[in-house]
Formats: sequence, C-alpha cells, structure tokens
Amino acid sequence: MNKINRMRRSFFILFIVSCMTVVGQNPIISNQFTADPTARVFEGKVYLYPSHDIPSPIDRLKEWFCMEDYHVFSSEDLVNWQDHGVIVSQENVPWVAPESYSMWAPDCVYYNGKYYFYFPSAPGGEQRRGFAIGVATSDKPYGPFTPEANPMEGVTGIDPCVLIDDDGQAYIYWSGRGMSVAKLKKNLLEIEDEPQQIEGLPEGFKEGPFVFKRNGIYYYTFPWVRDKTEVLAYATGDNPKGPFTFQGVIMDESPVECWTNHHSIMEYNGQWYLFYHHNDYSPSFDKNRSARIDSIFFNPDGTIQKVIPTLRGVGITSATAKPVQFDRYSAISSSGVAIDFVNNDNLFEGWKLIFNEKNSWARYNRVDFGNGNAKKAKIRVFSKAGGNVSLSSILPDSKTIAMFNVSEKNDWQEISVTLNNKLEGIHDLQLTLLSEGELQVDWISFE
Ligand code: FUB
Repeated sequence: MNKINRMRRSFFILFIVSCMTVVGQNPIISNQFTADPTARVFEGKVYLYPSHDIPSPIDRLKEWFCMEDYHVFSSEDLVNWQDHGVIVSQENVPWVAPESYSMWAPDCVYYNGKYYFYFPSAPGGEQRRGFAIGVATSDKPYGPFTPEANPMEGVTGIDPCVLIDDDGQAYIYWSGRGMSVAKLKKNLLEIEDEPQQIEGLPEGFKEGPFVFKRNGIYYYTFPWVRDKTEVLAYATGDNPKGPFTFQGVIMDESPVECWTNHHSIMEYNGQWYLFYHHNDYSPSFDKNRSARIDSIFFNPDGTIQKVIPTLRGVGITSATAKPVQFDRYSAISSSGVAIDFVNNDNLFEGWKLIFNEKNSWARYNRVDFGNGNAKKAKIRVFSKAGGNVSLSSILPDSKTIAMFNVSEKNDWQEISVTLNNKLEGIHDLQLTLLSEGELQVDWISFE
C-alpha cells in the first residue's frame, strides 16, 4: 500500500472510530490498549493523549512495544470517554521511519491559541539513530494535527513533557541518556538553550518525566526502577530546571508486575488525579497496557500521599446509563470472591465476579440514581447450582433493594426484579451471596 493509500485508510479508520464512546472504571478505556496516559484540561474538558499499544504485525516487535498512531479521548466526568480517533500516525509524519511502530509516550499543551502535540518516534533516512521528538499542531485539542516536517533539533530521546510556567516560558523535559530539560522558544517548536541534566534524582533507571506546578512548587515526577519494575516517584524544587529534592514514591510497583508505569497528574474541578497504566487487558504480555485513574491527595506541606491502585477508579456511575460492573469493586469480603475474564477469547469484554462462599460480598460505590426513576434491577448471572443474591444500598442508609433467586442453569441468564425501594441520588451498593455454592455475576443494570 503506498503512502497516499495508507493515509486514506487512516482517515477512514478515524472517521469510523470518532464519536465512539467508551466507558470505564479502571481501566478507563475498553476499546483498545492505552499506555502512557497524559491528561490535560482544555476547554473545560479532560483530554487524554495516551500511546496506543497494539499486538505487533511484524516479527521484530512481537515481544516489544509496538505503536503506529495516537488516538485522543475526551471526558467531562472521567467516566464516559469519547474516542476522537487517530490524530497522528507514523504514516503521516514525514520524518518517521516507515513501519518503525515507535510512536511512544506523547504530551500535548495549549499555547497562544494553538495545541502542540509532542511525540517521540524513530527517525528514518540519514537521521536514523535512536529516538527523536516531533511536534504536530492543531487549532483544536482533538485535531486535526499537522506534523512538522522534521523532528526537533537537539532533542534526542523519548517521553516528552512540556511545562508552561506562569510567566509564559515553556520548558521541555524528556528521558533517554539521562533526564533532560531545555527552554523552548516562543514558537514551541525549537529549544532555546542547551539541554541540561536534571539534578537531585535517585540512582537507577528513570524515564517518563511529568512536571507540574502547584502552589509555587515544581513537581518533577517520574517512573523509576527502585528494585525490579517501575514505581512512580517525585522530587520537588523551586525552579523549573531544578535542582530538585527527591521526596519519595507516589505509587509502588504494579501488583501484576507490569514492568513499566507511566503517568500524568492534573487537577479537574477541584480534585487532583493520577493517570497511570497497568496491563489489565493483557495479563500475560505487559507491553499491551491500559490507562487508569485514581485520585491523588497532597499533604498541607505539599508532599504527595501514596496512591494505592483501585479497580473502582474515580467518578460517579450512572445507575441507568450502562450496566454496573461489580467486578470493578470498591471493596470485597476477605474471602469467597474472585475475579476472572468473562470471555478468554476477547479480554476486552471485561470481567466477572465469582462468589464461592455464603455471605461473601462485593461493594460498588457512587452509583447515581438521579430522581428515582429506576423501578427494576436486572442481573446477568451464571450458576450451575443456583442460589440467592441480595442487592443492598449501604450508603447513605442501609436497606435491601432487590433479591435475585437464581435457578440452576449451565449458562448465563438475565433475571429482572422490581426494586423494593425507590432510590434517589448517589448510593454505595453491595451484592451479597446468601446461599452455598458458586455463583458468577457479570453485571447489574437498572431501568
Ligand atoms: O510506551 C513506551 C515506553 O514505555 C514509554 O515511552 C516509557 O515511558 C514506558 O512507559
């Protein structure tokens, strides 16, 4: 396929996927892999610029990172995400080596009426060595973006991050051959001074810098191999170029040993959030990763409280818009609950809860019943032995709202019951198995 046809195909794919809405707790995007999530607030919405991991179509990258393009997503509630489709692809950047599949971690900033999308990739032709960083510009946060013909001069590496300071001066940070910073010229396309190394960071492999300013403090945050896999760590300083003082770890190693982590931190509607990735939809191959969000909190002295990854994630789930996925629980009983994929042939179909002990339970917090229009609850359930499950509201007050009597069946079944109580506003819910034997739950919906 020649370059023109490849570009046509990209725009056709862009047309098909734009306007698709993807809903998620953690991981937040369920229609594709999304790594290295950089989140920015533009025009009152959150825009997410992740890398786009794919299973490699070429042998050379079968066991490595493989990315050919970038999508952008937006959300107003951090729950419902609109996929705006492909904004930059290796096929429409003149300097990127064909079939290099190296569109690694990006960033995007707004400056003087334009959006600047920074991305690393493998240069082709004469320049072909290591990684370079390119820029694409747009009038809108969701594109279309026009890539510059050449990568930035004097910037060799990966994981660009741009900070625009309060005085309007922009700085670019990147990794590869150490952790570097340089001032950007007013055009945001070129560096203004010699890159310098960041001082004050701990020994050990580091990458993925993300720098932000809060209450006059510059936070230099980064993935760091403290032991075997990456943790997220941070240092602080009073100058955008450092030196910085190492402060500690924001997030420990992934419990499922995803070797990389990569993050961004931003404030939206008065709450700070950490965007990061694990390999939820690809448990046996950690180069196919998925973006997650959890809330992050600062102490009065500006230090950061450690973030424990959750499945429930952030935001309020509408009771009636989509089924509620209790497998993305807020809490579970200390025994008798397991989680597994619904369909091992398509992991993007998500997970199910498996209750296997009487009185085992799972909680799912912050479900919004609005004005109380929901009259019925439906459960998708699998139980060869049959059994009974109760659904309760445990906050703001404690009451049973539905009982499901599940008959024996060697297949999934959906059971609909009338709610015992009218529910209004936001509730924390609990599902409890009241019988012996195994019972699996895919979801609960309300109408
Ligand atoms: O996504 C490819 C690379 O993995 C990123 O550039 C690194 O930060 C790591 O997340």
